[in-house]
Amino acid sequence: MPDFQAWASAHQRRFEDDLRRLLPQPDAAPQRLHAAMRYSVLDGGKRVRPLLVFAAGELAGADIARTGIAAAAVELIHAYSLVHDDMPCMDNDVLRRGKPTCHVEYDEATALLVGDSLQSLAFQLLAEHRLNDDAARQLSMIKLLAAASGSRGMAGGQAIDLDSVGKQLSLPELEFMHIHKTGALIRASVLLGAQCGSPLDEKEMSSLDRFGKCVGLAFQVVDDVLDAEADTATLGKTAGKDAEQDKPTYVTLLGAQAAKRMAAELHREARDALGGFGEQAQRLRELADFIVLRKF
Ligand code: GRG
Repeated sequence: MPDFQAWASAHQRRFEDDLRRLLPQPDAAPQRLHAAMRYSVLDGGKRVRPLLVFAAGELAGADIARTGIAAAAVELIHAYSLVHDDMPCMDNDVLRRGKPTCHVEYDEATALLVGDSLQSLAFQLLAEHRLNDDAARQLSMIKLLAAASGSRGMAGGQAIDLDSVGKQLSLPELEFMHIHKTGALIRASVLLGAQCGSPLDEKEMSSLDRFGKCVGLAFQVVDDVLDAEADTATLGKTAGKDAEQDKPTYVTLLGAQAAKRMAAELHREARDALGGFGEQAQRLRELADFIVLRKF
């Protein structure tokens, strides 16, 4: 088995080619919108969610052509959320993935349409390509991604986030917000990857669900710590924004040390959830390590 870094780099390279092919080509009209979509998706980001799709797909013996489509759909939803989140009506940021945000490079109306179009394309891909031999299962995958990104998932979490500025949240309220804003899409990535493969039994799916839930929340706890402790150049996005905008985070609520302990605890729980799997869950274990131990 190649080491994790080699595995991740090979998948990231292949995935970049998939995205270049699946996104509208830059010479197709309307060229400016298509250029802005490609600008917002290509050549950037850690691709954590796609890697989770690939790792869960490998666990379930899925064909990489199928997981590639599911991974693209998830990453397009993620990219849309970043483009909209950076807009002046939301987080109002100028730097993302080490370059000017979409509305700065293009304009606000274009950024809005980029997000809309990326979201539509995500669902078009899921509907257009064969992801599972069983059509009913494929339909349930589309439903899963819709639920994870909508008002009962990511968009709902974002609404709570915007509403929480300047407020003191309790730990359960903060957890609720982050399980939706960040966790839902990460959890869906794991489940979608697995659903591209041979059916797993109920216990196995529920273990993967628990894994996805833990790494989803751990991702956000670590994000809060990095926002407080890392610098803008390392993150490729503006550091220190949470404190500047008076946003409740795990760091403001618990302090940095306790937030790090919480991330370590979620890391342990995520690895425990995979206890019933053998070697075939190794990539998921390594991704949990990366999510918690990352420096950017
Ligand atoms: C606008 C509907 C809507 C939702 C926005 C995801 C999100 C919700 C906002 C992004 C703001 C933010 C900093 C969230 C915290 C965690 C997070 C999603 C960070 C960015 O994800 P990474 O680190 O980014 O995976 P890359 O660039 O590596 O893909």
